[in-house]
Amino acid sequence: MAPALGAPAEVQDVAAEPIGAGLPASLKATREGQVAFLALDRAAKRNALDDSTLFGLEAFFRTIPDDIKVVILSGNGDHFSAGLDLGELTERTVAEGIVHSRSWHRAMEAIEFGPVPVISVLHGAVVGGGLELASATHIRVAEESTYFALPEGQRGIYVGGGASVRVPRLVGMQRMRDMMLTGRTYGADEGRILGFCDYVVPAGSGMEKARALATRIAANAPLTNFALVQVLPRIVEMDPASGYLTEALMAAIAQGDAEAKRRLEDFLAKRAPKALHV
Ligand code: 1HE
Repeated sequence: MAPALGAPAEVQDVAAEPIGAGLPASLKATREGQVAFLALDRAAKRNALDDSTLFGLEAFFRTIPDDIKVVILSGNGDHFSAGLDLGELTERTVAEGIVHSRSWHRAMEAIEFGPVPVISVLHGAVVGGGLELASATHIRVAEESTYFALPEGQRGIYVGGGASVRVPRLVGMQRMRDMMLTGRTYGADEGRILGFCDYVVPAGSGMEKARALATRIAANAPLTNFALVQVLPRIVEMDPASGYLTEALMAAIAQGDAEAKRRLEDFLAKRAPKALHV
């Protein structure tokens, strides 16, 4: 069944239940009400992303239950992710390398252009493919231990999971080039100023922050969230004239929806919260 885009969100306070039957052992998925939690669970290998984890990520994001409004992605252990599983790299031919990189692209696109906003909770190493994965999410919450790096240059390889496109959009091409040429890394605070992450929180409190953000996101009108995940990033890539036209179409679609009309009536009747600074 197609997701009910017009349905108002209800944020429920309910117990966790497992979801994602058939995922590999390196991924753990649960849901609490309208929020799904997906954790990388390969701490012994620093959540290095092997093929089975990558395919599991893609399968999870392609089969999110219709009533889920937000996904929170995290990593168990001391690091979010050490990137590509380097143990799987050595045997590939050039042709196999292209196919493999394209399989990363598919998985990352399933996240970035999936049905719902995805919040990543970062800590420790967010490096190489780990940064590519974080870059495909829509909001990044970094605990103070987080650091960002692209060690592909040191390994004698090149990024293959979409970093060439997504990382410059976050921090600029020159910063990415410097990171890969010199091995430069960035911590959480600097990373927030530069655009690697959106929030910095103390150690151990990333999940609490992500839950609070998820509650707010889940309470938005579904068409607003749809526009922010599916439409805004496309508009940014358009020529301005096409972008303005697409914006006008999306604006009219959103405001014509019953959910928007209800919220606007609530505001005019002084029943809605004000846009105060919080
Ligand atoms: C791994 C990987 C991995 C750890 N692939 N096995 N990514 C990198 O170049 C980063 C490589 N990893 C590291 O630099 C370090 O592991 C960390 C700084 C992340 C963490 O250090 P530490 O001291 O906590 O752990 P460790 O002792 O280095 O690693 C623990 C185990 O995880 C060890 O295995 P063990 O069997 O000897 O216990 C490591 O070999 C293993 N491990 N990272 C495979 N990445 C789509 S293109 C993307 C291209 C890239 O992502 S390239 C960047 C790869």
